[in-house]
Amino acid sequence: MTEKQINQSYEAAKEQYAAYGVDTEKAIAKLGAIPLSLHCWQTDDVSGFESKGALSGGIQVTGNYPGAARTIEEVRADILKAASLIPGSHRLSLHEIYGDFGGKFVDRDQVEPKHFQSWMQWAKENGLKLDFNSTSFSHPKSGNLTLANPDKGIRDFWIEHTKRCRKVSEEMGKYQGDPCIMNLWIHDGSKEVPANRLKYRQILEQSLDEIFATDYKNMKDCIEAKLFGIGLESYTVGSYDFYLGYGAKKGKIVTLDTGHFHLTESIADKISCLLLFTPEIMLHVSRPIRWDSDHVVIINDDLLDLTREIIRCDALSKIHIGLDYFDATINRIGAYVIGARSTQKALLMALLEPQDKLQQYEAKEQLFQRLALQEELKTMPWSAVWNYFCLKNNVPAGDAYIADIEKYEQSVTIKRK
Ligand code: RNT
Ligand code: ZN
Repeated sequence: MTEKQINQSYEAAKEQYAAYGVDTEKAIAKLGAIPLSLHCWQTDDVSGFESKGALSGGIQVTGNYPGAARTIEEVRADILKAASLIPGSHRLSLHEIYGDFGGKFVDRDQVEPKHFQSWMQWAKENGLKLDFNSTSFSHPKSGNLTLANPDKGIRDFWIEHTKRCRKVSEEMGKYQGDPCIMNLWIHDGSKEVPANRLKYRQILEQSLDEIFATDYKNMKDCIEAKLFGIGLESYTVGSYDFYLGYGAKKGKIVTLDTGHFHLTESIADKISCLLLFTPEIMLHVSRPIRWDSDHVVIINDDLLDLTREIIRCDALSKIHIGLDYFDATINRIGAYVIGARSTQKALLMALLEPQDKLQQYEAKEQLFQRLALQEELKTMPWSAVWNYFCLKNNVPAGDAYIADIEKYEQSVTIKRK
């Protein structure tokens, strides 16, 4: 596609949307202002730099495609490569195990802001803002229970870890002059139904109260629920009901990971509920296939429903959009870029919706007309607007990023053995 073709197609699309009262320029401006929080862990299969131990905590990465990043330099290079193919300015979400530990073993209850100093500098130099995650998986003390563990020694270890992660987040937020969003997800649960479900939830509530006792100004806390983890199928301490209740009561942000619910449950439908009762919303955009499989995000009905809901609720200022998937069966940077661009495309399609017209139909009970327009919108030339958006942001339009990633694979990632 030449620049001329992109411009011509855009002009035609612009007129078509204008006929429905939709301003494509406004949609593009809004899309350009939506940061995605890119998940650093797509580059190296959630390994990090603490130890070379196996991934645990009920999550799993499948595949062994060559070229995973092995060092902090490689992770950074891959993130910059991916970011160069994703239009707009974005954020980077780090897990605690990605600290710059300088080759030393730093246990989770010892982590300090200094371990993320080089990340902060690097992020600033590259125009990225940082978000953070405590890491309670892949550790000898993880077991099946961390913050909900009746063993005080183990529980206190994880409480200390999480408190320190909040401190790291606070320093990141201060450094970048923008709040760092810290996500807390723990896998705590059991394979069989426990003798007492309440017991562990009471312990988790107490642990959280202790962790959140300090107020910070430059970070925001999010709590992420889950349906189940592998090997922990019967009971999850931090279920959705648990965290929704906690978040609503204590004013904490609830993270909705789109892979963490029953497969027929609509995540889109939860947005307008949470907006009424919790301060903001954090999203982990993922794609579950039969379970929380963390497939690469693609444009599907679930994603479109979710992004439409964000826009229809006019909630962009209250919703943080993070990605959370990991695929090691294909080129990892390719996976990164597909998921990020597809999320942006879905947001664009939502921004191009003629909301006034749809609402007018609805108010007049013209329900055939409402459904017909929704169907027409599916085949409107949104991709012409997308390509123009890419052009304006100096990133490859259409499928041109494929060749770019192939080149990077040949010159960089294939050489990692
Ligand atoms: C796990 C959660 C969690 C993790 C990351 C690595 O099911 O989704 O968010 O994927 O923290
Ligand atoms: Zn998640």
